Amino acid sequence: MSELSTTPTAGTDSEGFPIPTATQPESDAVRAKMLEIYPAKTRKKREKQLLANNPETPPEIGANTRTIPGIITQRGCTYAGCRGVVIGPIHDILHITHGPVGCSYYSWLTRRNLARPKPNQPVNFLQYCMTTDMQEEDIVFGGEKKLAAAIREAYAMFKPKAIAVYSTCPVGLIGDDVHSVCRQAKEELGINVFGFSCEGYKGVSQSAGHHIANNGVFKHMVGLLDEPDKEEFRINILGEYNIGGDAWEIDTLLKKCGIHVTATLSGDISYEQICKCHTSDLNVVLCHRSINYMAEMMETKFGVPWIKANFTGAEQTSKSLRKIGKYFGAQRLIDRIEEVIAQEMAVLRPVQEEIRKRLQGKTAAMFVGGSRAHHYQHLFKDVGMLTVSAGYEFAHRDDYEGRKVLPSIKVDADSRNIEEIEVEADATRYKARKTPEQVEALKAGGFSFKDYDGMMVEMKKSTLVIDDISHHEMEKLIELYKPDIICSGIKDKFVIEKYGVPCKQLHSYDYGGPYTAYTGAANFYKELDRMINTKVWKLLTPSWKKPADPAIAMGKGLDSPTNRAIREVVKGMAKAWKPKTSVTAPDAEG
Ligand code: CFM
Repeated sequence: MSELSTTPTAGTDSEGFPIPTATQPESDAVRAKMLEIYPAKTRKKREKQLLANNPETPPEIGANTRTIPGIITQRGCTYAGCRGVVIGPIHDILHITHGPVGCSYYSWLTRRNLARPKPNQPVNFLQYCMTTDMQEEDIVFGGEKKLAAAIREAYAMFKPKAIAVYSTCPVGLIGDDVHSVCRQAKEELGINVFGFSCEGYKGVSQSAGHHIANNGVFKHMVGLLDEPDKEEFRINILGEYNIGGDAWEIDTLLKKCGIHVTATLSGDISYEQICKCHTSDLNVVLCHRSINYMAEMMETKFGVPWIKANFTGAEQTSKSLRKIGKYFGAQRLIDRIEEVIAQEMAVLRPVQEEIRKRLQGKTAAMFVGGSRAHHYQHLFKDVGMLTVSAGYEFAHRDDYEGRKVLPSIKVDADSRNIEEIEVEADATRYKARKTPEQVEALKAGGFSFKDYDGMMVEMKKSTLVIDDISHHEMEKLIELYKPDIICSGIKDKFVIEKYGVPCKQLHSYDYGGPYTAYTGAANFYKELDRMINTKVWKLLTPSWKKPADPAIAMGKGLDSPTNRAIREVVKGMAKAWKPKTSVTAPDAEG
């Protein structure tokens, strides 16, 4: 039993979904326990990033600020956000990392943004890992020549339509001018070559890399092809990267409804699709954090409006489809969407109900990226589970509190580091997709454009919201909430599981997925059922349930019984060791 008081919740909510029956400890008390270990200065900073939620008026949260040195963060770097997240999934251009080999190696297929060649786009370069492999010599004398040679070599081998070059930390530090190398290569080779100043240190997290990538994609690709697709009801999906096949699931569903996807930015996308995405008629934003910049710029320059939607969770999927139907306003589209929803739900509902019997009232916590920690709460709600705590790694205040707070976000030195590009309406190609009267009529009917209310308004009162969670806070969370499952990433997965709590990776999906749309929702419910109800967790004794080792408790970790036993074994091995009688001298040239 927890030492903290509990508040039970029960009944059904306004949408008819059962409210989980779980009891939860008081979030204020948990928060205090998490913070108490920190030195005063650290505590002062972390206090702003750990809050008890109030959905009516979300409190101001500290977000998108530097991680405190010494705290083990889950965040990634700016290069990761640019090369890995936003542009990496374009499958028919070459991606060259200008930097040490490690930066390239670690961005080689580690994010499961799947792609498959199409009949008219037969190439898929994603299996390749390309780098200039900078050495000390290049750091001292500069790496521009090496980069130019790498671009030529890559072009000669693959003859791609475009090449993107990514700067890593040392490139920024020594001042290689990647942009002029790319300009020269563009002239010389006659293909599109462009660079990104996305050095890892450029921002406080990968979020800066998203922004840099959005700017570059917009400047160098969007708008290069003006031929629109022939299909009607054309949309782009923005902020969907086809992890585990998510984008394919959404695509299939939309096709059934008669909605055409011009481009998905940037899951399984081709260069050509990006170049013509401005000819589409609506931008549907899924991951707001990584791509809101693109949505804004496309609206300003080409007149494509944007809406926020979400295909994670059955209820959310239906809502999003209906919103798209409402936007186009054609009755036959609206009717078709209703038909598809009815068909899909007829298949999904029995699965949902069956699994809900076993999961109702269980609890979850999730700490992921900049959008999933919000979206996945819907999937849990679908099967009657309660989210007791959630947070992002690198999202901004608007992703927590809603876009209404945008004007009040202070621009700090780190954000100022990232270029804000000036965009104007295109003199010939700007085309408003709806007349002002149509826009007004839609708004009057409750339709909202360019709006995102964030995570907090949809979380229960007093649930704990934690930005950029540390390992210490995660451990406290497990100890005090004991959630039935935690969703997180590889950096803490095994720490969590050693505590006897199943951990679902929500970045890579642990080789699973897809989890979007109705079909994906069924996959996710089954995965939860399997993970939470397996008996294996009962066989593990969480370390906080074991009696404390007095030596450790006294700060004498090295003198613990385990360490003493290991030392005895090592001593025994050392005693038993005898040197060989004849030792051959190593090769003098070795
Ligand atoms: Fe958007 Fe993403 Fe996410 Fe993200 Fe990411 Fe990702 Fe993510 Mo990992 S773009 S913010 S930078 S939804 S790679 S596909 S899972 S942290 S929550």
